[in-house]
Amino acid sequence: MNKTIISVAALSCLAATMQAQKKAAAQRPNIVYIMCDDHAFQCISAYGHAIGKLAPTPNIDRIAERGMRFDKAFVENSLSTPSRACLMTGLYSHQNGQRQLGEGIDTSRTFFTELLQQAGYQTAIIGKWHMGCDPKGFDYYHIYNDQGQYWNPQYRGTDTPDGKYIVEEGYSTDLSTDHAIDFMNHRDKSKPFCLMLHHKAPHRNWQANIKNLGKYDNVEFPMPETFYDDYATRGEAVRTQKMSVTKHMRWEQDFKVPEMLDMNNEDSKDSYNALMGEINRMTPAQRSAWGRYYFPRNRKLLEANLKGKDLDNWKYQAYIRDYMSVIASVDESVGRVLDYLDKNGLTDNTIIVYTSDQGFYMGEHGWFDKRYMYEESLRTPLIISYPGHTKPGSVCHKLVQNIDYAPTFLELAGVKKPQEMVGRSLLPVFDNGDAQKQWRSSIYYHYYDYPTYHMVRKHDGVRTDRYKLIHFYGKGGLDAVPENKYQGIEGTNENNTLKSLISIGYFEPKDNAVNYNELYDLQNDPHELNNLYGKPGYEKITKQLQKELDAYRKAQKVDEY
Ligand code: SGN
Ligand code: CA
Repeated sequence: MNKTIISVAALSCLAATMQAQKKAAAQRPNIVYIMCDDHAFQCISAYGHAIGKLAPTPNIDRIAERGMRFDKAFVENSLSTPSRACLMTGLYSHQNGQRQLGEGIDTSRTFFTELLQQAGYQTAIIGKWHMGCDPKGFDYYHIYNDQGQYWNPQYRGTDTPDGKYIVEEGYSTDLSTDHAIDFMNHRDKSKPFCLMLHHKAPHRNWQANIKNLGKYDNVEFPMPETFYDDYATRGEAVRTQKMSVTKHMRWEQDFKVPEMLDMNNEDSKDSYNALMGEINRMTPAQRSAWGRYYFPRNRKLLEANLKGKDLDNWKYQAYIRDYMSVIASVDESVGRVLDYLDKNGLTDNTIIVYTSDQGFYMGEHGWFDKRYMYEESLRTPLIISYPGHTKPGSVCHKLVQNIDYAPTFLELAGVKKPQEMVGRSLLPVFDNGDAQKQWRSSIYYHYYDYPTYHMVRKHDGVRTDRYKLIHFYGKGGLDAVPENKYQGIEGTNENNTLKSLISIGYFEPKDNAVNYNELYDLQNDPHELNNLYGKPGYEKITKQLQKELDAYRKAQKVDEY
């Protein structure tokens, strides 16, 4: 054989290998990860809850019809940036550094998207990133400023000059969806892609698109049976929160009744300014459409002069109606993404994940917001369709957690999970659902962000299939400030937030130090009204759960509890 023949043979062999590699790469699934901000599972019709039934989400339900609904999906720390840090690293909060809202993720940790990139994926994130650092491991990003805005939001990214924020005219959910579809249209078709679409919606203060204002005004949403929970069996950490729909939601900012402004009240002025900040962002056309809906509604409210339970119900309806009107746009967004995948022949080779950064209280225990380890905020919606793996219309009851996403996506990409990642790939669960034998029997939870908005005390705990043990701890009120990383440091965002909360009287009266446990039997008491800790007959289960909790603390090197 002469030299030329050998090199031609070698070249064609190399070409065949490359072709095979390309084919294998092409067969790895695309990943479409859609995450909302504060979307309660109660508000997705596929979950069968009363709210979802009255305000259906047909497009999100399409994912459930094709795939698997997870009924025991949890976060590790029910707050935005901590949850996003769990997602990116597959690590618990104390390991990835993002324990509190403004603390900052440890950027020396590997983000799963970096590994996907190395494995040949094209990666993108659009919408709410929220973390202090730049997105790491993304070919394309187009992200909001901090929490983002509903109207005419600011975005910056790989496609904005000098990485500066630019205002885009329109409604944020629609705009982010446009960018997501644009990314898919212009993607590198020789590579699999991972698209993360992170909406601002339905975060406080629930600003609906103009076309959806008043969408549910004729619907009367039933109040949850725990709306008037008196917290009788529990410790004091549950009484000192500021998350009550009737007491702590703000007239101006949350209920959008600027007519309630009281110039002698600092909290009212702050709330009015928050609302005005948003109204001033609107174009004249958006603003007048907004006023055309809210002003007559407010006039009617003020004339009615409601009191007691009638007023409570007005507040509850206003909250849920605005929230669900915001969800209408989210559902439309999901429909647009699914249609795009269908029309472009991508559905069969794409895993689609729909979830939220945490759960949310829709009036349960009288609350809005999240943070607590009680079910509605600990639990997050999770619906996954992965053709050929998730059985259409299936429901999974395994205990899964947001630290599991990174290992799952890495396994899909054929990448070995780094040893440090504590989360577990969900692939065996997709294939076998509840029949999967080798799975965890409990999850660990830890919340750290106190004292701040909503005044939820620090706590950690374990949840098994049936029971939950929670430990509340820490100094009370401003005494807890020195224990936090940035709050006491002049010039930081945490310190500025702290000062503004002090100025509106947020820390009065002062909380006490706490150090106690709660125990719930979720089978007999799904609403968690009956704290069993210390009750006769529960010694054995308490001991078991305490052992489990101690094991997590020790194995995962938790340094604060
Ligand atoms: C803001 C909200 C809080 C909310 C946090 C965290 N206040 O501070 O109600 O709990 O975000 O939300 S607001 O007056 O600014 O709306 S998170 O989803 O980012 O964790
Ligand atoms: Ca959130």
